[in-house]
This record gives sequence, structure tokens and C-alpha cells, in this order.
Amino acid sequence: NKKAFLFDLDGVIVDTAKYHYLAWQKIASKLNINFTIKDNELLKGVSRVRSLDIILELGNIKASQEDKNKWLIEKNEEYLSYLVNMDKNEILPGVMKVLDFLKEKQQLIALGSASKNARPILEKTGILHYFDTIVDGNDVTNAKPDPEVFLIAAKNLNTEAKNAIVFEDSVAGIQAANIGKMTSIGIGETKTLHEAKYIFENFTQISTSFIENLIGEKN
Ligand code: G16
Ligand code: MG
Repeated sequence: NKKAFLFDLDGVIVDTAKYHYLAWQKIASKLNINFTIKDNELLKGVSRVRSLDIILELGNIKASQEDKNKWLIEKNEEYLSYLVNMDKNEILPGVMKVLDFLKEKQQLIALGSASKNARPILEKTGILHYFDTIVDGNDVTNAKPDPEVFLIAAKNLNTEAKNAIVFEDSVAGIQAANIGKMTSIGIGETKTLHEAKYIFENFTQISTSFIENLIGEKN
């Protein structure tokens, strides 16, 4: 009856959304598409390919597959240029305390992210070794709200889905956890994440006794 704690990356462990935004902004402005920080919300937890489609839809642009591939590469190169300077200071408040507590309690820890750049981000921020398995955009065919990413993580950890606890900042991610019959914990605003079983504004609001109760819970 071992518990597994599954973390989303962007918006949960680090705020890479700002870098995704800057990189997409470069592509959008080249195509004369008005792409605002509010539009960027639509891309959270969404794959790179789907993100480009959403931006092109905003600008009413139809493009060839060849052009799209070119822009996808360009966007990623730009994004990677922002990651170069990442370090442990970019880990969101309270995350380290929770990761350390889980390790101290010898709990299983996994990453479940849509990003194909998850590994270098964990490396640069110095927390790669906390994760017993990493499931990312390179491993899945179905995007959240499909539970695939979290189900693979649970399987890699030899745990049943019902023993998995998912930290997510996106609505699609919370839905993925719920569909997978896992315990969903929303990190962000209640009005957005109300489908989650528990909601916290950020990790500084999560106490060690709350985590301890999750570990001890019988299913
Ligand atoms: C993250 C971001 C998305 C991004 C996706 C793919 O998902 O939230 O905005 O489009 O990864 O990223 P990449 O272009 O690096 O493959 P998550 O699941 O970590 O929140
Ligand atoms: Mg996220």
C-alpha cells in the first residue's frame, strides 16, 4: 500500500510558463499575431505541437506542415536559450520542503509532465535525483486530460493508481488525475481548479502534517 507522489513540472515545480511565453512571442510577432500573456494561459500543460496550432488559430493563419515544423524548432531553440540560466533559485516556494519531507519519509516520487525538456530542467535546478521515475512529453501519446502520463508513472513505480497523489496547476492535469482515479491536489486558484480534491495556493501552504496524513491514508 505504498503511496506515490506525482508532480507536474511547469507551474508546480518551476515557472517555465514565462519562458514558453517569450519563446512563442517571438514566433507570433514574426507572423504578426497578437499573442498576449492572457492567451498564454491557454498553452499551460498543452503540448508544443498543440500550442503552435492554438497560436495560429488566434491569428487565423493556415500553414503548411513544413512551416509548422520550422517554427516548432525555432520556438524550442529560443526556449532552450532561456533554460541555460536556470538554477535552483527558480524552484517555486515551498517545493523543496515538501520534496525533502517525502524523501525523509521514503515515499515514491515521480514527474509527470507534457514537456520534452523536463529532464534538463530538473538537472539545472538540481533536483533530478529526487525522482524515482520521470515521465514526460517524450513518453506519452495522449495529452492531459488523458491520464496516460500519470498512469505510466504509477506503473513505473509499481504502484496502483489509487495510491497515487498528483500535484497539478492545470485544469487538464487535475482532470487527468481524477480520470485515473488518483488523488488530485491543485496548486493555484480555487476558482480555476475546483475539480481537485484539495487545493493550495502554493506549496508554502502545504504542511508536513497534511502530507503525513496522505501517506497514512488507507484506500
Ligand atoms: C509544459 C507547459 C506547456 C508546454 C509543454 C510542452 O507542461 O505547461 O506550456 O507547451 O510543457 O513543453 P516543451 O515544448 O518543453 O516540450 P507541464 O505538463 O510540465 O505543465
Ligand atoms: Mg503544469
